[in-house]
Amino acid sequence: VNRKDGKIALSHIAVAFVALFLGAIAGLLQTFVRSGEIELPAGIGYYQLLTAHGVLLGLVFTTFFIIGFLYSAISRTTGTLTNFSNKSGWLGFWLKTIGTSITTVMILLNKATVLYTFYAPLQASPWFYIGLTLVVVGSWVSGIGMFHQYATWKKANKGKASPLMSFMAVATMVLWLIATIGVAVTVLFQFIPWSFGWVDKINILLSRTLFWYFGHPLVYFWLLPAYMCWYVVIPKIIGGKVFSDALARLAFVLFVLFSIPVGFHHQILESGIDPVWKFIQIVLTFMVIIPSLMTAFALFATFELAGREKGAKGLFGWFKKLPWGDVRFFAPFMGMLIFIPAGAGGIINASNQLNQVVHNTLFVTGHFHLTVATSVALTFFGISYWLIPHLTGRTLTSKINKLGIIQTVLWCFGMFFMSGAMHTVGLLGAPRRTAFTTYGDHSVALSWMPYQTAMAVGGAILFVAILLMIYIVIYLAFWSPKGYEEYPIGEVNEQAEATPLFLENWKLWIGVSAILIILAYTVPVIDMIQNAPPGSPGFKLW
Ligand code: HAS
Repeated sequence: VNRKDGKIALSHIAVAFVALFLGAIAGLLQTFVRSGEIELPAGIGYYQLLTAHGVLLGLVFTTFFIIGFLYSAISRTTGTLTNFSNKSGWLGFWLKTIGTSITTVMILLNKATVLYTFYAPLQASPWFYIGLTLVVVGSWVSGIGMFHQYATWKKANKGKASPLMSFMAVATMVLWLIATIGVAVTVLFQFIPWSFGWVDKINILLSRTLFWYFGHPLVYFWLLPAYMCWYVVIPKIIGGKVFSDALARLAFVLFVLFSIPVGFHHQILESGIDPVWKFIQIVLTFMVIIPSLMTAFALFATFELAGREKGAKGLFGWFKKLPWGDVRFFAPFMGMLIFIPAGAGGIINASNQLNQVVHNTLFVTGHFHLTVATSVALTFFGISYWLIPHLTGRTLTSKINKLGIIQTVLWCFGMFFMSGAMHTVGLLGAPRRTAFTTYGDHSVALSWMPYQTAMAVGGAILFVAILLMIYIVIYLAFWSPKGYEEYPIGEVNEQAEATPLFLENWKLWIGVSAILIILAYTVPVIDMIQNAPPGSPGFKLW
């Protein structure tokens, strides 16, 4: 990656890891509060910590890391950024950073204790919503920069398929742009006027629906950059080839189509939405599982083909040929492995009857600590081991490689205890998002306590793992020996089918996506507006 472009990527990654550190402190403290081990000093509240944890890790760490990584991928595969794309990269960065700072300060001042989902009628200071708006607008500006770079490449290379990485980066940003329309509408037209007191009521059901219109594709915005690594980077690291360029592109297109009109699967238990519309969106939810199954297939095929090239025999001989000692492979691989139970948990959540059991329990918290906080986070760490030294002109040393393997193992151990306990105690009925309580020493609530202690133990191990990761990041950025670290990009297997060019027909895909969204949302949204319940004055926090 060109040095000038690399600075955009590096700045994003730096903010991401600062957010990871702060968010982790909040996470550690909250598991201790939840299990009754400590009481917070100085009037700090459990829900305040939970908001900081969710916003800093779920929104800030991910968004900054992703946009930094995507910028590096676009620059690496389509050449030095155009002036316009470079400027957009910086403008987007500053808008997001200013927005994040405002939002974080509001949370720390206890003026925005509304959790990362900021459901009405919980009401934060208007500045919290203004900060969020700046983050979203900043991400749009970054996205436009990437689209410009991609369009410039396409113009200069008429009739050719774009480099796979740049296609994937564009698909991820297209998904993000369509998804963030929902959160932008609710924040601009509902939350900001309501929190300033210009209107005294808010349509709660509509605001939650607009949030989940955004909230579900948000999880695929987290996942797709990890898939970029799994599809394109991992084949190179294991000495293999990308199984099929066309299959990878098709998987990304399916995410653009099916990840948005599915928000109701977070609202299955919400009254006020006709079950027919919930049913339709659940069917679409099962459609969005398909590209992940395709990904699993492609990964197994990649591993097997690479292993056989190296002389592996038998059904599972390829397993031994994988580079287990290379953290650039090992960390994302553990992410993939854990994505199997994590995805199964998602399918449980999405099943109507099972959702009645798990909704709003710690089972859901367990699910997303496996998906985003393990599959995605470990892959982002896996990327950092080569991306940071690549951008700073340094190398990944064998000492850091070993530390990285320890970091990954610690993470998996910590998550085994924490997420395992969350899944189990969730099935026993323990609610999510509740500060320490024994419900008047009720026997059922008391039976949850050992699991909550296991969560705290897991949380403590994870905190140590995060400290180790922060050390590794600082080392790679400032202390590692100078040199050249490869930006691994796999070549496509020569036996794969040629990529059909219609896969890059964005007008078609955005059009189909719009039709699906209109089908899934128009009638229920009109219903919500026409039959709006009286609304609520909200619970002010300041
Ligand atoms: Fe989810 C709730 C359904 C995937 C994140 N999810 C959440 C929340 C978050 C989240 C943050 O239907 C909580 C939101 C909140 O605060 O309330 N989720 C799904 C489904 C999938 C899914 C169907 N979720 C994700 C991903 C996330 C994520 C990905 C983050 C990155 N989720 C739900 C539902 C809820 C929900 C309901 C609401 C629950 C409620 O009631 O509140 C699917 O996309 C999952 C498909 C995945 C697979 C796995 C494929 C496996 C692969 C790995 C292959 C491994 C290899 C290596 C090759 C089918 C690709 C193995 C090698 C060997 C040698 C063995």
